[in-house]
Amino acid sequence: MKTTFALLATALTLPTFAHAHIGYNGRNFGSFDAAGGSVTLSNQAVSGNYGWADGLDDDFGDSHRLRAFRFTLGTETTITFSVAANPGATASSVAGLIPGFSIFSGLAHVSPFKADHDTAAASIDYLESLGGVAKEGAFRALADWRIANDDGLFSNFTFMGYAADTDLDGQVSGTFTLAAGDYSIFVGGANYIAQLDPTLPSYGMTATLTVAAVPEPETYALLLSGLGLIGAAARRRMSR
Ligand SMILES: [Ca+2]
Ligand SMILES: [Ca+2]
Repeated sequence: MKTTFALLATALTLPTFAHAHIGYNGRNFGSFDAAGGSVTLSNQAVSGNYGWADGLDDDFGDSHRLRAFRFTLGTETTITFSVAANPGATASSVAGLIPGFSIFSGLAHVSPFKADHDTAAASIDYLESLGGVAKEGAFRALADWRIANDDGLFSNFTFMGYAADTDLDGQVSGTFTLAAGDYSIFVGGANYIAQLDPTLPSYGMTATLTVAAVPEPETYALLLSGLGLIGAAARRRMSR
């Protein structure tokens, strides 16, 4: 089984050597406090139109077919994440992305650690330990998953939610309430049968993260005192 998986993994990975392992370079939305904010990254692309959908099945998916974004929340709040197909995103990008994405609590290893990838020895050993069908990679679209780097260190992703472009208009958006912490969003194509296309075009996309502002405690205090004044006025009227 080990040999079978290794061969399969090698066959799947060889044409994709130009693609980096999991990383967030140019895809870090940053940290948000109670003031909230909105950041748009319009220069992104993903190779192939199926990476997200491929993580829906029993053999999981190759994380190289998705792009990882990250952000940090300083407080519990509501976020909205949107992805839209954008043929002009890069010099080589094309139109037609059918986007899907999943949000996870947790981050992949970043420098100075080695990057996580599906064919790290520890990743392969872990995936084989799960049994069942041989896995195409470590990515799972609707469940917790984990992946290691070449030093055998694991990153763990806890599933928070997802959205997929079910009406096929090239746009998808989702709103989620999240606790303070670090998050990763994996974006990829939602067209499952596109994996039959071996050419892996670079599908351009624009991604926007909007973080809702959270009222500060002083604001609540003002609001409550305001209500108190209204209540007192109403009581005065009642007693007349
Ligand atoms: Ca799969
Ligand atoms: Ca849509």
